[in-house]
Amino acid sequence: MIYSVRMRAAQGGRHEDGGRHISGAECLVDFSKINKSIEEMVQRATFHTRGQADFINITVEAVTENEVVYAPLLPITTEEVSDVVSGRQAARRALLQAGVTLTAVELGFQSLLLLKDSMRGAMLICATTGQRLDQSGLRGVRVSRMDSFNEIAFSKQLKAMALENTHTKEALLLASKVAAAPGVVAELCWSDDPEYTTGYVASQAGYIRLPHLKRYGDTLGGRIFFVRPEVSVDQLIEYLENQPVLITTDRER
Ligand code: WAQ
Ligand code: MG
Repeated sequence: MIYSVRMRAAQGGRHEDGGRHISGAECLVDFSKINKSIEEMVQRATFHTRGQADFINITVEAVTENEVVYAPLLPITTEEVSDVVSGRQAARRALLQAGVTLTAVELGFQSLLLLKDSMRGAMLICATTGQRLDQSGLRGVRVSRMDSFNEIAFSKQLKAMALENTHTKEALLLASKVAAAPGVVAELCWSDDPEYTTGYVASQAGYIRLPHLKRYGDTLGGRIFFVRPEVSVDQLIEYLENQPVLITTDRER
C-alpha cells in the first residue's frame, strides 16, 4: 500500500473562503514516509516566499498498488534565453512546434498574464481554438498523485545534470504525468514563487526549460495544459486529479 499526501496552503483564510493561495504539494509515499512528508509540507507552507500561510490542509489517502500506472520521465533540455522577452518567444515557438495553434498560444498567454493573482491549479485550454475548456474558474485543475518510481535513481539522474532542486524535480514529475495523458498536446508553466524565474514548455517530445519566463520578484505564475479539441474534459480531469502515476527514469525501463 502507498499513500497520497497532498497539501494546500492559503493566507487570509481557506481557499474556498477567498484565501490567497500560498503553496501546494503532492507526493506518493510508503507508510513509513508519511510523517516526514507532512513535516516538510508544513515547513514549506509556513516559510514560503509568497507569504506565511494561516490555513494549511493536508490530506492523506491510501492508494492500492494495482491502481498505479507508470509513465516515463520526459527528456530534458535547457534553452538558454537572456531575458523574459526572448524566453516567452522561445516558449511560443516550442508550443507551436508541439502542435498548438498560433491563436491558442496567444490566447493562452493572455489568460495567464491577465490573472490578478496566481491560481492553485492549471487551466485546460483547447490547443486549436484557445478557448478555456474546464469549469474550475480561478481555482484551476490540480494535478495530484504522482511521484518518482525510484527516488534515488531520479535524484541521481537530475544531479548528473545539475538540476537537483525541488522546483525542477516536482515540475518534471508533474509534466511527465501530464504529457502522458491522452489528449494533452503541450504544457506551459512558470512558477508563482517570486524568486523562481525558470519555466518550461513540455510535450511528449520533451521538457524544455527556459531560464526566464518572468521577471525576478513577480508573484504571478501559472500553468496551462493545451488539449485536443475532441478530448473528454471530465475524463482528463479525472486522470489528472486521481490517477496514481509513478515516473520512471531511463535505467528502469
Ligand atoms: N496541478 C496543477 N497546477 C499546478 C499544480 C498542480 N499540482 N501546482 C502548481 N500549479 C499551478 C498553479 O497555478 C501555480 O500557481 C503555478 O502552477 C505555479 O506553481 O525545470 O514551481 O509550484 O527548473 O510555483 C518550474 C521548474 C517550476 C522549471 C514551476 O510552479 C525547471 C513551479 P509552482
Ligand atoms: Mg509555487
